[in-house]
Amino acid sequence: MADLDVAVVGAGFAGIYAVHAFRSAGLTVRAFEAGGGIGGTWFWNCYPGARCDVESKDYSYSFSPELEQDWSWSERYPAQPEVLRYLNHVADRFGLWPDIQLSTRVTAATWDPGSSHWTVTTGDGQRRTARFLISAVGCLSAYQVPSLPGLETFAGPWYHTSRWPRDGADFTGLRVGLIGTGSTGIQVAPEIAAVAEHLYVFQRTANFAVPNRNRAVDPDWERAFKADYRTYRKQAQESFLGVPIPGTGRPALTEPAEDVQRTLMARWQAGGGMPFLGAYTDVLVDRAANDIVAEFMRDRIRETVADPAVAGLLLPRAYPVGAKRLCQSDDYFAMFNRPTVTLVDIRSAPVSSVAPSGLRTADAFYELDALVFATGFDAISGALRQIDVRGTGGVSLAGEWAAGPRSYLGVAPAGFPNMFIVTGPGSPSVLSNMVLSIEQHVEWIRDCVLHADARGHATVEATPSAEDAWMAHVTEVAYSTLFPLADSWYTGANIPGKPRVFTPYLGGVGPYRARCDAVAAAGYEGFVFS
Ligand code: N01
Repeated sequence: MADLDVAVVGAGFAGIYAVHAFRSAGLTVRAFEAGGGIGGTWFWNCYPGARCDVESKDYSYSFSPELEQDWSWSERYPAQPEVLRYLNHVADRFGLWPDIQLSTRVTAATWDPGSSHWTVTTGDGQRRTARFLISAVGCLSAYQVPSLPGLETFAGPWYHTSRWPRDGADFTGLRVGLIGTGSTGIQVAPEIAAVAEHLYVFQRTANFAVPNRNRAVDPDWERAFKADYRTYRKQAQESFLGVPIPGTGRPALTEPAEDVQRTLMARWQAGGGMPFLGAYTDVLVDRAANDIVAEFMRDRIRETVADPAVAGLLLPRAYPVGAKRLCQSDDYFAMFNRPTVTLVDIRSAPVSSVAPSGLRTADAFYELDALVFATGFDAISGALRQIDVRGTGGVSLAGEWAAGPRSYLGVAPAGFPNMFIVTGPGSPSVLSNMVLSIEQHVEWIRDCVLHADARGHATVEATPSAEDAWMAHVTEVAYSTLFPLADSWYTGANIPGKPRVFTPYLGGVGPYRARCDAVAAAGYEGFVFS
């Protein structure tokens, strides 16, 4: 008999809810978490300025009406410390701590067909057996530091934003170099610029960013909103992104140009990426419509940044707006008006090496006291590939994913019985409100496990043909949009040597949920039970 019914890897939003959901269903469950606290991405990414770009009313669990009534968010977009406080509150409130093991990295998981158990090995050499293995490792957990010659010789401190010191880093009076201008770099840069003697922003690709217009939550608004939270959650479940966005419902290309500009400006003033990009139906599928929105955003940069040469370098032109995650910031572009901030174009003159006193590019040397990497993640598959997962016949998951990560419905990899991935490759995951998608996955997996148990089946496994068909569908949908035109982490293009496969599912949260429900209603079509 296995030690556990369910072993969960990770205790971020997904792992925490998995513990609650499986335990409430009467199963024994344990989550193994590498971090010294719960929270996953919200535990590790504690750099200054870290803030969610999904509104707090959406980026929160919906499984407990009491929880959503009792908890009050202080801001429209929650900052990292508040998200972490919320998750700890959830663990307290539902008594989850006894089933979460912190500071425990899972290094291997091996399927034993004889006993129909997984053996999970942790960094301290301990082994636990479980009937089911649930990966809740998250999509943005395996961080990447570029291999720059000489980095080990750098005399000052250097940090990756995803492994920020828990007691902070003090840049007061220092000359700081920042590499990376994605969502993270754009958030951390103004915080560093506020205290540093000088900040050098090394930019390889200019990015689009919309304002947050973050604000305190108004208690009267909150009371009125919470009166009908359940209806709102239902709308979110049926929506495209997992957030109900009131768009115009029309294509931009059929609208008079002045009306489009007026609509975009109103949404720009209101702040937030989802309402802005969701204004028109054709922005992410038609390049001409996309260009209108992109040019609108470039105009906002031109009118914000005083030096036309700096503004010119900041104008994003390398990809359609929205095809990479849209960044959000109220102060990133204006930061370049400070005399103590320099934008360095490393597209034309790449970084060549690091020396003890600074960083060398193809055409200059920059004296630096500290270096910050906001260089992103080996996303979606990276964290799981770091674990030695072995399925039927000892086949390795990393090997199976050598040509790109895959799974049936974004939840079950063929060849790995009794293994499920929360928001895995081929699910809406990172292109949706993650919390809502996590809940949907965890509940669907729980129901599948209960279905197997109720019928006395020891194993459940996706068939290779169901996986093939699903991934072909994921690709087909992606290539009907502008998303594949960007060199993004959605495709793995940010990791040298990683196969380029568009992995998130773009069919929409509502339709995806309906498809998962239909699969379940048909007796878990595409799965084999034994
Ligand atoms: O990572 P990224 P991130 N030399 O991969 C550059 C979520 N998130 O941590 O574009 C020089 O987006 C790279 O340049 P390029 C969100 O989903 C959410 O910022 O590849 N530069 C890019 O500028 C987001 O999408 C929130 O040319 C190098 C940057 O590093 C995801 O996390 C906040 C380089 C990496 O950008 C990841 O965001 C933060 C190299 N060798 C994060 N390698 C919110 O909710 C990489 N770069 C608001």
